[in-house]
Amino acid sequence: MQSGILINGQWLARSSGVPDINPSDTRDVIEEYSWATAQDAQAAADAAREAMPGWAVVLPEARALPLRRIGDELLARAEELAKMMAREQGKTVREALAEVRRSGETFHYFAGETVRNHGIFTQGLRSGFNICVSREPVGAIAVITPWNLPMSIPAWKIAPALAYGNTVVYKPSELTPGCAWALADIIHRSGLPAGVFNMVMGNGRELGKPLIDLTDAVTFTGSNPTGVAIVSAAAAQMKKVQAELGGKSGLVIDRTANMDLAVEVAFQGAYHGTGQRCTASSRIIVLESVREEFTERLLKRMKSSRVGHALDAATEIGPVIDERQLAKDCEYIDIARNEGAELLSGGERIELTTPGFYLQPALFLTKSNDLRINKEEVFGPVATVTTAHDLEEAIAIANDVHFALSSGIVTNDLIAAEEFRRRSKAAMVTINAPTAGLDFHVPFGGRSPSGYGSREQGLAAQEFYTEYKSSYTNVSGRL
Ligand code: TXE
Repeated sequence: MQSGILINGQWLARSSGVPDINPSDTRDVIEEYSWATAQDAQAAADAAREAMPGWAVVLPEARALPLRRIGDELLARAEELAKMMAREQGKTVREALAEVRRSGETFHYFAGETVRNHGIFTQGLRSGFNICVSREPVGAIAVITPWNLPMSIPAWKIAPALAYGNTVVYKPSELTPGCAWALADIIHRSGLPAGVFNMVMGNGRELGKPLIDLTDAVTFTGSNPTGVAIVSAAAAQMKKVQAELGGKSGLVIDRTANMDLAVEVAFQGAYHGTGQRCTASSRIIVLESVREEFTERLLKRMKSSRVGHALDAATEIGPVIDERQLAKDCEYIDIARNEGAELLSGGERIELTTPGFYLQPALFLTKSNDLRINKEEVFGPVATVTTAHDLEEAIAIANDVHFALSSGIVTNDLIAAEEFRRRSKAAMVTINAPTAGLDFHVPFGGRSPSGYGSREQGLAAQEFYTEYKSSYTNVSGRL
């Protein structure tokens, strides 16, 4: 059994663990990883807190060095790690490769940020006063992550945490321990002092409390209910907390859209990653005059795509992550049918030569945006087409949802694009592109209730991983 517990620079052995199953072939047990106990989580948080003062004063270039090494190794081993990710998580090797590369680039980006942690120098309001506003690390950070992007989400949290002088306790998803182990192994060998980076694999509910109670701040990506529980627990202790949660993105297909582009944007946005992305375009809102042509062509595109084993080069859509998520997807397909949505394609489980969690991508035609299938996050390959009479109505439908993460439009009309960009309530807007979030140098995240606290990535990361200190120096020698 492989250890899933790294505390103070040591991998610890425990007897209980869970098998890591390949969702493309459930007979394939990839590895077994031991799980941490609540006491281990406590020890990991203690180690991170103890290591923090030392790491915080390491000079920026020396802090950059291990981050650069981590990035280098991720990039050098990208193909091997991508295959492992595809086997464990079920995304295609092409998508996994992009994710591993992006994780490596994220570490490189934040290695550079160690020397750009700028503050402000300004004149005070009183004669002879100089004011210096500096940025200091927050402390030991609990990093709690999901399974859909098992390397890039941890990378975009761990890299800035370390770059700005914080220490980390990483709690990965129960469903992707292989990616977590590989990343932790690379970080462990990068030359960081013991205790600066720690990992505890295991049950979120059991490890969550000690992690929140004993660290200084929590960064979380996952479901809304878990996010609310974590934010509430952290806020009750006045701790800094950041949560990136669900979405229900509306993608508008304008009457001027290039149809080839529109179909590809909608297809990739809704179904790539098996639809298991918070930014997935699960609601496609089509202008009436192009609805028939668009829908026909999207259905053709869906027929030409292949659902299959993630390691098969011909596969475009891999399996769903596990039985529980598959059951949730199927439940929503039933809900949609029962509330009168018309199933245009897919929606059934598929049996392939390898036993896995395969689902034919589903497309529904809905007459109203008020259905549950248009309001609640499924997190699977399930999308709807809804008709809008004009751009005004399309924008209203796109905004008529509880979430506020991302939205998009496909159009050749500059004015329509700008109108949509300006009036969308989502925090991220794409124009003629499938999904947001690939660019590690710009802020990523949602407005409430899709996100809580400051944004992630790029310059926004500094907001969460540092605290201001304003210092006032009287250089006049008198008051
Ligand atoms: O998420 P959870 P799950 C959504 C998606 C999916 C659903 C369930 O709709 O169907 O969430 O997935 C840890 N204290 N998203 O169960 O529960 C847990 O161990 C501390 C959207 O995987 O949110 C894991 O590491 N930690 C999402 C992490 O939280 C706790 C991506 C996420 O688990 C905890 C994934 C607790 N009390 C799923 N309970 C997105 N926004 O992209 C659980 N955890």
